[in-house]
Amino acid sequence: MTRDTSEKTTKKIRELPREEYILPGTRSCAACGLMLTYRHALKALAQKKVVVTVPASCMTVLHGVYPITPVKVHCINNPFAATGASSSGIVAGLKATGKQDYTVVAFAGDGGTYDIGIQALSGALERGTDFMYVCYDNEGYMNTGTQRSSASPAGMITTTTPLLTKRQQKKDMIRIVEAHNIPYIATASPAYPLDLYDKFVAARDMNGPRYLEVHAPCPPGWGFPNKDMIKIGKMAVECGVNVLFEIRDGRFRLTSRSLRLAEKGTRKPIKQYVSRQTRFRKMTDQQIQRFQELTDARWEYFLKRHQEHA
Ligand SMILES: Cc1ncc(C[n+]2csc(CCOP(=O)(O)OP(=O)(O)O)c2C)c(N)n1
Ligand code: SF4
Repeated sequence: MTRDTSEKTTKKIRELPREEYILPGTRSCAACGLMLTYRHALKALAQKKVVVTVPASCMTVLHGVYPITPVKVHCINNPFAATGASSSGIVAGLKATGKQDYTVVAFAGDGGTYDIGIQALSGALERGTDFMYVCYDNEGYMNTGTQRSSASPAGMITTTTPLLTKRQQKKDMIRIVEAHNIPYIATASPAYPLDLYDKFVAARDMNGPRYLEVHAPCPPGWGFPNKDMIKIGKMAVECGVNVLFEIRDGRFRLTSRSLRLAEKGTRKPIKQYVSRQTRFRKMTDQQIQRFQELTDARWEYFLKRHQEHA
């Protein structure tokens, strides 16, 4: 049965399950946005049987080196490009062995999703594979030292664009995924854990392909102090860089802080977000202005879609 988050939502942090599925001793950096995302996601997912499939990424590192792992759920490591194919294979294998009560969840970075894994992901979505695909978007190839990905914003310094910064704008992955007409698409942030948790529960209880994209701040790659991880995640939402929404069977609605911002109309300027991260220190005023214009246009597009279904 599908759970409708618009009717039942988690209101307080203490309503989240107490059980932890990630034990102390992961190999992720301090204050990693992915780590916090995974912690809350597993509180939703691991209430039922779950198998996670992960390509080469910071997530592999978080899981540890066989046979030692701090994570309490089944995990399969797959080749970098193969996450969608791996998911379809696991679903088929579970079906063939009569184990149909598992949720198969792919967890990949933006490099493994927007770039090298896009073909396998598209195939799995098009085949209607019964799985959840989670892209944690830290806007670069962070595990190998902050190379640019097609999710890196224009103006970001990466180790493959050290002099001029990245010139191309971020790829619009949501629109690519939406073109596959799948039942559920949502965005989230570890800075808004209740919204994130509810979306993972909603997706967990659905059938067919479900895609979640989590904007995951990365202190060493983005260049901000560890203590500011939540603040940066919130600022991304406050200025509209990360818009929180869900799309169920084509019906779009803003959620959480983005919904409140739509009601009040008080988004913060991009400049505040950009100026707190050293990855943007070479951005010109013109580039910041362009970033603002594109963010405004994207916000207006989502606002219109929200109002259409209100
Ligand atoms: C075919 C292939 N090319 C390159 C690598 C090296 N590699 C491992 S992880 C990684 C970066 C992954 O980036 P992303 O998917 O964004 O995840 P993140 O590291 O940011 O968590 C790369 C390039 C690899 N393992 N396999
Ligand atoms: S590099 Fe970034 S995403 Fe990777 S473990 Fe460290 S903080 Fe997390």
